[in-house]
Amino acid sequence: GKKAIIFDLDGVITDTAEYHYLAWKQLADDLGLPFDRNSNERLKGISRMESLELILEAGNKELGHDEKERLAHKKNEHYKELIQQITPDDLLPGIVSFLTELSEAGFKIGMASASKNAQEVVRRLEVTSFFHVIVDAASVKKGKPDPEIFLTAAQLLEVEPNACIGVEDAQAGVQAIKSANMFAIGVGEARHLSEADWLVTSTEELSLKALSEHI
Ligand code: G16
Ligand code: MG
Repeated sequence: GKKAIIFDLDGVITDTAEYHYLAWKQLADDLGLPFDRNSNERLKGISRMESLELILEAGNKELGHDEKERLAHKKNEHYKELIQQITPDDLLPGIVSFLTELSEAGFKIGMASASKNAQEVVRRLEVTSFFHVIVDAASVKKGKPDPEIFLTAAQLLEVEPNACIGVEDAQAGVQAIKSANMFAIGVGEARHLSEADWLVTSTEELSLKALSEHI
């Protein structure tokens, strides 16, 4: 049976996408580049530098390496200010009860997030104690859809990938879970997450009982 479950952060545990959006929007405005909530959808689950590159590309702007590093850093400083507002009220519906049920049932619980700020966000949400391991972008070479981040979490949890479940809201994330040979729970719409083994439209639908009917 399944022994471990590995959660994505943004879009699964909480919605940091709005804070990423506000920070990127400010940067894009400063540079005079077009950016809106719709463009922000494409940035979900992908790294900070890849996000910047998509924004520059959409505005037909080319910059050197150092300038891109400076802008990515500037966006992150603003983002870090914004996430200081995060409280446990920002947990997505049903998440605390699902984590509680999983932990009482003896599941090992991990996190695999593309965000280098994952530890800080989890701390502000006051759910750190649920997680046996948090793997973020700083400790892996390849981003999602590569399976590395999920495989690293499984290894640290000392559970074989085929006994692990991954939970993701991004297409690249579900692809990463499937490439890691894990059971994939998708949170969102079927048109993006068709590869998921079990698809829910909201985190509210997540429960141990519902899960047991799918694995
Ligand atoms: C999150 C967000 C992405 C963001 C990435 C990197 O991924 O969904 O939009 O670009 O983290 O964040 P940071 O700039 O804080 O390192 P995830 O994997 O938690 O969904
Ligand atoms: Mg996500």
